[in-house]
Amino acid sequence: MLHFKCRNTKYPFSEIQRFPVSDDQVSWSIQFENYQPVEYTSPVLINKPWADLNVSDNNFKPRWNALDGLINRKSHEGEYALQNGRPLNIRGRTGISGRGTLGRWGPNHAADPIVTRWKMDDGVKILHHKTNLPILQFCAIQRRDNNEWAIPGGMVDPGETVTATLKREFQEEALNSLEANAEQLEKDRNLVADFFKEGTEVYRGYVDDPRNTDNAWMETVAYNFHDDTNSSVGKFALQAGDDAKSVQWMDVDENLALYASHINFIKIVVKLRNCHW
Ligand code: RP5
Ligand code: MG
Ligand code: MG
Repeated sequence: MLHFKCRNTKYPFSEIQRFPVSDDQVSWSIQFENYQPVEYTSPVLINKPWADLNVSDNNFKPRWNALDGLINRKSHEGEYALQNGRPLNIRGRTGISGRGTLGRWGPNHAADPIVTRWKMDDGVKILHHKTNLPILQFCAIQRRDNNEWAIPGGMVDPGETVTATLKREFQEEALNSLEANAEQLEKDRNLVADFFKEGTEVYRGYVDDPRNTDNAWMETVAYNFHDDTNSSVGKFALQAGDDAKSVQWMDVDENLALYASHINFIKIVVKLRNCHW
């Protein structure tokens, strides 16, 4: 699938306009003689413990396409190529070279928990009047950085398992675990732990994220965790935290507009749960 959220736009949090790339110019295998991507690596990355050094730095000795110590530099999509010592975006041109605001050269790994429940009235599933199918709701957060609604995902820390990231990010962004009172958290802890044991992987691969560049891009593993009876996490009053400014149980249907390529992951869940769309 062609990426488009990281093409022909301004780079997020900047005034930098991407070099225009049309659909048929995306692939690296297509000759594009006049291609002059704008070089941009945000100064916010300097001296950040979670960010790589510049490729020109003598102390930077990455192992590309491999597990590099605790950092996963493998792509879910196969081997990426290198050009002038830098990874090339596995899905093609974006109009910007450098890392933008992404910490890692090459793949930046995230995990996306798609937490769902049924829309119910007094314990009975509500069916949509047109399709006669039950209406699925998912836990959506509004991102603080750009106000767009999204899955409450986040970056996999070095050495962290995807399983741990899925649970941690959900707790931070949708349950405000970093600030919630200890008593409440302790009460919810076992319930959340049990709930996150049963998940279904729905997607693994590239994310069409607006922060992607020619040399750095987002990848994710998305899991669906479903509360079929609204007796577990489905009964929670959600509370936004960390990089989420609001949170809600959002009805799933074809009118949803979400951050990056999150809608594609939701569509897979719709098939899985056989619900209204
Ligand atoms: C998206 O960015 C991923 O799908 C994930 O939802 C998110 C991770 O980045 P942050 O939320 O940490 O900015 O590409
Ligand atoms: Mg987060
Ligand atoms: Mg996040």
